Amino acid sequence: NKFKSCLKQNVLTIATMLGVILGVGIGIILRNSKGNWTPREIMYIGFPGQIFLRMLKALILPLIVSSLVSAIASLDLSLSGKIAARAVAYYLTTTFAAVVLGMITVVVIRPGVGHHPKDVNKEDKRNVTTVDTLLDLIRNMFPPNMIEATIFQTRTNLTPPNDRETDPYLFKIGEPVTIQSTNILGLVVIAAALGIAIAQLGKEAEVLANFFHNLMAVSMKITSWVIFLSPVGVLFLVSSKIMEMDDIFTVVGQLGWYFATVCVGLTVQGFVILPLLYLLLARKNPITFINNMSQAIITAFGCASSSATLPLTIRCLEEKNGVDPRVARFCLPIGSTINMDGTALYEAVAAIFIAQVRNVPLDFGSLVAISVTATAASIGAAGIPQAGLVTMVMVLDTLGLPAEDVSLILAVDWLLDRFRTAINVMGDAFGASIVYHRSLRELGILVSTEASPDDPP
Ligand code: DAS
Repeated sequence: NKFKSCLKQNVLTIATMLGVILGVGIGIILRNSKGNWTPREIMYIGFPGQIFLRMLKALILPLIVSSLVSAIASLDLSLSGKIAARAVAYYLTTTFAAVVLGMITVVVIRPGVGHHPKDVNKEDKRNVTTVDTLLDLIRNMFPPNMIEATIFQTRTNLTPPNDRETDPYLFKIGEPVTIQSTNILGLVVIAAALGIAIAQLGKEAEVLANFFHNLMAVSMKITSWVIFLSPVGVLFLVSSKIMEMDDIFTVVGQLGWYFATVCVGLTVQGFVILPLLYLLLARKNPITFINNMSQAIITAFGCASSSATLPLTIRCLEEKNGVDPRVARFCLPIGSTINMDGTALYEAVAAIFIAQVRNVPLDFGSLVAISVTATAASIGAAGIPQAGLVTMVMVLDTLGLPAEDVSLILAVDWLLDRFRTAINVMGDAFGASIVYHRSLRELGILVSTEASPDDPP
């Protein structure tokens, strides 16, 4: 089944690639056929792509809540609390480190800078102050209820990329825009609380646990249908984006730099930061470890799904790296859902890249908002193909950037998805092994150097 799902995923990838190529071709032909397309005409042409995006957005609530709750609810709390605490501490630390690394990389390389619209009205800068952002974030972590958790008002003053005619469908230059956006942070906090409560109640909440397991299976099935439409969605989104770009070559160049930025960040995370952490905390050779995990890492790249790779990840970790099954089967299933270093890094890079392309200045408050939102978005993303794209839409929403801008990065997402999934799996495996080596005492495993009291003198 796994091979079949990998094969299907790769056929879909080729179809999506063709969708991108066709979209660029059709966009260029339409763009050259008539000089001045009005924004409304462009919107009509991109309409099917909008529907595709809205399908993705509709999946946010069921997919995030069900994958998070069912992962956390399946926690085996009988294992010592210390082991669970070590696992969660590792997940949050490495995910946040990945986000910070992504932000440093995209601010240093600046892939989206260098193509700025003319006559941007300088005083129309976003006036997001640091304190407001922080207070806003904390307030939204604890929304009054689940529905409110999925929507809260964000006031932002977005300067559109160029002086397109003022049109009711577009942001008006300089006027504050009140949009509804997804409160990913509130969603994650509520889902985590639900999961922990179910895990603690055990048998008492078994019906609810099964409900969320089934809801996750249903949400993943629907997501696979929507992702199956991505070749068509991409075709219309890319062609309408090409038509409205004022300088294609610069944007294509920026896309190349964006791709390189994400890859640089993922490489540093996967082959420098995580191995160093492993060397320090597990005191083992990271190169041997990665080599033993290679089959799982390559499979993750091939099928772009941490969940589909999970059985192989568990087998490589236990049989080749000698990690105790009690830890491997505790850490990996939840890690494949809430510990996604690759996705977290990608969300931070993509959000700041789009803000750079749109020339939306980001102050410290905005960077704080991005770092927390990208971390939450990666925790909420399920381990299925292009789940990071679904949560990407939310990160843009939270920043007050139009979700349609995800079409800017769609063209290369099918490939970046593979790279970030491979790093996600690496992060999960390193994490489980570090937790194992730091929990030998709790597991009652004597290390050869420690003599037991009844050993002969
Ligand atoms: N494909 C997801 C995974 O399986 C990652 C992502 O979409 O960002 O980890």
